[in-house]
Amino acid sequence: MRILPMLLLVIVGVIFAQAPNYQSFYYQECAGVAIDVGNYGAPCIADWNNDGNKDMVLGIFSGGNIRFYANDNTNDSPVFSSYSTLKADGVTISLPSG
Ligand SMILES: [Ca+2]
Repeated sequence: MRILPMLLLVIVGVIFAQAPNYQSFYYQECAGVAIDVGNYGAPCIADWNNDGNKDMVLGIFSGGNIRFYANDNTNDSPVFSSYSTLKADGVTISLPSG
Protein backbone atom coordinates (compact mmCIF):
# COMPACT_ATOMS: atom_id res chain seq x y z
CA MET A 1 0.00 0.00 0.00
CA ARG A 2 3.04 2.31 0.15
CA ILE A 3 3.09 2.39 -3.62
CA LEU A 4 -0.15 4.35 -3.78
CA PRO A 5 1.16 7.49 -1.99
CA MET A 6 4.34 7.38 -4.09
CA LEU A 7 2.33 7.05 -7.28
CA LEU A 8 0.14 9.97 -6.20
CA LEU A 9 3.26 12.12 -5.57
CA VAL A 10 4.63 11.30 -9.01
CA ILE A 11 1.32 12.15 -10.68
CA VAL A 12 1.06 15.46 -8.80
CA GLY A 13 4.68 16.23 -9.67
CA VAL A 14 4.08 15.59 -13.36
CA ILE A 15 0.93 17.71 -13.39
CA PHE A 16 2.57 20.70 -11.70
CA ALA A 17 6.03 20.39 -13.22
CA GLN A 18 7.28 23.52 -14.93
CA ALA A 19 9.78 23.88 -17.70
CA PRO A 20 13.17 25.18 -16.54
CA ASN A 21 13.63 28.93 -16.85
CA TYR A 22 17.10 29.48 -18.26
CA GLN A 23 18.71 32.90 -18.11
CA SER A 24 19.63 34.50 -21.38
CA PHE A 25 23.16 34.37 -22.66
CA TYR A 26 25.33 37.08 -21.15
CA TYR A 27 27.65 38.84 -23.54
CA GLN A 28 30.27 41.29 -22.32
CA GLU A 29 33.08 43.16 -24.01
CA CYS A 30 36.33 44.61 -22.79
CA ALA A 31 37.80 47.45 -24.87
CA GLY A 32 35.37 46.60 -27.67
CA VAL A 33 36.36 42.94 -27.87
CA ALA A 34 34.22 40.04 -26.63
CA ILE A 35 35.51 38.56 -23.40
CA ASP A 36 36.29 34.94 -24.17
CA VAL A 37 38.20 32.82 -21.67
CA GLY A 38 37.24 29.49 -23.17
CA ASN A 39 35.33 26.92 -21.21
CA TYR A 40 34.43 27.14 -17.54
CA GLY A 41 34.90 30.86 -16.97
CA ALA A 42 33.65 31.76 -13.51
CA PRO A 43 32.50 35.38 -13.29
CA CYS A 44 31.61 37.15 -10.07
CA ILE A 45 30.08 40.61 -10.02
CA ALA A 46 30.92 42.79 -7.02
CA ASP A 47 32.21 46.24 -6.22
CA TRP A 48 35.77 45.01 -5.91
CA ASN A 49 37.51 48.42 -5.73
CA ASN A 50 34.85 50.06 -3.57
CA ASP A 51 33.98 52.92 -5.94
CA GLY A 52 30.23 52.20 -5.99
CA ASN A 53 30.22 50.47 -9.39
CA LYS A 54 29.98 46.73 -9.71
CA ASP A 55 33.09 45.21 -11.28
CA MET A 56 33.74 41.76 -12.63
CA VAL A 57 36.18 39.23 -11.24
CA LEU A 58 36.59 36.36 -13.66
CA GLY A 59 38.16 33.03 -12.81
CA ILE A 60 39.70 31.27 -15.78
CA PHE A 61 39.94 27.51 -15.91
CA SER A 62 42.81 27.40 -18.40
CA GLY A 63 45.87 28.64 -16.51
CA GLY A 64 43.96 29.14 -13.30
CA ASN A 65 44.32 32.93 -13.29
CA ILE A 66 41.82 35.45 -11.99
CA ARG A 67 41.11 38.63 -13.92
CA PHE A 68 39.77 41.87 -12.49
CA TYR A 69 37.70 44.07 -14.80
CA ALA A 70 37.01 47.51 -13.31
CA ASN A 71 33.65 48.94 -14.33
CA ASP A 72 34.30 52.36 -15.89
CA ASN A 73 30.61 53.25 -16.22
CA THR A 74 27.47 52.54 -14.21
CA ASN A 75 25.92 49.44 -12.67
CA ASP A 76 23.11 49.51 -15.25
CA SER A 77 25.46 49.81 -18.19
CA PRO A 78 28.89 48.46 -17.23
CA VAL A 79 31.91 49.23 -19.41
CA PHE A 80 35.18 47.39 -19.05
CA SER A 81 38.17 49.02 -20.73
CA SER A 82 40.92 46.75 -19.50
CA TYR A 83 41.66 44.05 -17.00
CA SER A 84 44.44 43.10 -14.65
CA THR A 85 45.42 39.71 -13.33
CA LEU A 86 45.07 39.37 -9.58
CA LYS A 87 48.27 38.95 -7.63
CA ALA A 88 49.25 38.09 -4.09
CA ASP A 89 52.57 39.40 -2.75
CA GLY A 90 53.47 40.48 -6.29
CA VAL A 91 52.95 37.04 -7.74
CA THR A 92 50.13 36.25 -10.17
CA ILE A 93 47.58 34.03 -8.52
CA SER A 94 47.35 30.72 -10.31
CA LEU A 95 45.00 28.06 -9.10
CA PRO A 96 45.35 24.45 -10.13
CA SER A 97 42.79 23.32 -12.65
CA GLY A 98 41.64 20.05 -14.02
CA1 LIG B 1 33.89 49.11 -8.46
